[in-house]
Amino acid sequence: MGVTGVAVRHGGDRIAQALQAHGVPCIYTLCGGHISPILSAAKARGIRIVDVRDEATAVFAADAAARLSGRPGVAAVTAGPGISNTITALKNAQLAQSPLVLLGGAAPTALQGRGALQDIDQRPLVEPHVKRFLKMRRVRELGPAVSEAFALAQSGVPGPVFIECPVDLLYDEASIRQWYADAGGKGQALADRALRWYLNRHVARMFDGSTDTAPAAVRPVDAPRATDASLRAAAAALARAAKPLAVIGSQAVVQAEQADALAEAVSRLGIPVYLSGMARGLLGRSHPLQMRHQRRTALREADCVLLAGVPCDFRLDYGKHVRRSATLVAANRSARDARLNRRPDVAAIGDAGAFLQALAQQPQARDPSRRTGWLDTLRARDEARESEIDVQAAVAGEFVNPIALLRALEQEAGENATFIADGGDFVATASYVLHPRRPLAWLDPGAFGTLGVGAGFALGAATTRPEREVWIVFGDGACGFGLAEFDSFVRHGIPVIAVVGNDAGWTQIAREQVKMLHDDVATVLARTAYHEVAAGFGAEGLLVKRMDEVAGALQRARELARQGRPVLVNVWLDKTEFREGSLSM
Ligand SMILES: Cc1ncc(C[n+]2csc(CCOP(=O)(O)OP(=O)(O)O)c2C)c(N)n1
Ligand SMILES: [Mg+2]
Repeated sequence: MGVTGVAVRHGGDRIAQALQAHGVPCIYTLCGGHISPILSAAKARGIRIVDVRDEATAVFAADAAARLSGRPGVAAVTAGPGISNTITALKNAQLAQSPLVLLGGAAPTALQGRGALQDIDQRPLVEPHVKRFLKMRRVRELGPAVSEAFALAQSGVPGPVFIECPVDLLYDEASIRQWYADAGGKGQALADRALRWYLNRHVARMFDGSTDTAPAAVRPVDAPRATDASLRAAAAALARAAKPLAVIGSQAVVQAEQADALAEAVSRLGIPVYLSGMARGLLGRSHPLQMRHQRRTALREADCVLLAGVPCDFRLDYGKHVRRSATLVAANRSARDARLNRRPDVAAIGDAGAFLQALAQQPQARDPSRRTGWLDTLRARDEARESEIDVQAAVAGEFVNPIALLRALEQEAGENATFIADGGDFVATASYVLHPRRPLAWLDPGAFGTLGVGAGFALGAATTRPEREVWIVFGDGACGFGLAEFDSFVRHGIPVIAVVGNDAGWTQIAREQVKMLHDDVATVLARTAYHEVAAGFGAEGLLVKRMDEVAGALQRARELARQGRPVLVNVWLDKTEFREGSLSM
């Protein structure tokens, strides 16, 4: 009997039973004959099945669900093209260190490599992008594989894990035995009899030990902890510092349930801080310690820099943003990331969020009294930049000023809003103008920087945190990747609000390309009626061309979403110079 007293029916149900034991609320999927038993059994066990229009969406959704819940998200896709369609989303999750479990179909065990439908060697395709490729050969392995995948996905540096589930392991034993018997035919030649003998033995092996249907065990996963020595060294470095600065990134909030405690700890530390990725919003809408602008200048001035879950990659100019003479403390689950491009003075290898919490317990680490001058300098600079942005927001043009639009969105969005960023210039501007209201209220792709995360992330967010408003901030280019998911939003009653910054182009690329090569080739789009596309899928579509229509449209969008309707607001933007000088590579 299963965990809820329901008898385990077949291999697909073993997986469903294990998912249920792990408290999985939702599977994101696009169907295929290879995985039908998993979906049907999961549905029967009360797991919500959210079916989408592209497998990438399913994996992006599982990624978002993981980031917001702190537990692996689950997607299921069919063999061959179902799996190959997920590669970008899998890679994105891997680089974002997001724990998810991908269940992939596969050709029947006896037919692999023999030209079956959609049969390709899936391991070399998937293995580079996951922590582990678990290949199933026996029915009895299915439940334990789910337990293993969940533990692996969350342990150490989190990431995706793949379970390959051949279709003949998923159906009930009687049907599969019959199927193999039919395949064996009735011929009496030696070769026919040998084939039957081989297939019989094969089936016996597949089902060997499958009478044991005990539910899969849930393995506890402890967050890795940095050493006490690194903690003391970091505390001492902070105590000595006159101009300490912290940069806190996504990895610090992988233990989602710890986010509020972490926010409290960061407040107590009293160090000025920049938040990036999933850590944005950690300190709420505005906090005296949080800076948003001029990070590079601040990093050059700081005499002690604490990087919590942030590698010295392109975002810190490979470590060059941090002054040579500064004491560098790197807290990271990954020893490689902690040392990337620059050796820290203190490498605290372990969960960055837990490290910050432990650091805040060290009395010598927090002594804000000496540092008010430093804090005031940073604050003043931050405010000066805000005033500049005010000036840029006030520039009137033919259509809508993007900064003014985002300021209006900042006003209109509810206190429980989650923002999802998918695009180039427009969302980069949004990352300065929008203030995520709370921990885990901002989602962007992460280091892989792929366009096209928006619809999937929104699905994951809306199904994981249904009580919150979900706003997708889309570039017009980016919105094209997942536009068909308005169909999924409508069918599943998922009321997301998409705001499309329509500048009729792939502007982040055009900006550099035109300057360097005097050619806008392939960067030009039209003022496409994306709102009508959404309406065609049965959602609400609003068009905004003038600034004086913005507030009303955003308000209307929010009302419609409250009534359960997905909405797309297509806003015609003016070009601005806001992003001039920023890189697009
Ligand atoms: C999958 C993928 N393809 C291409 C790119 C390169 N790229 C980065 S930003 C950008 C332009 C995005 O255009 P849009 O979404 O309209 O935003 P805008 O810059 O116009 O505000 C492109 C094409 C990418 N990051 N990801
Ligand atoms: Mg654009």
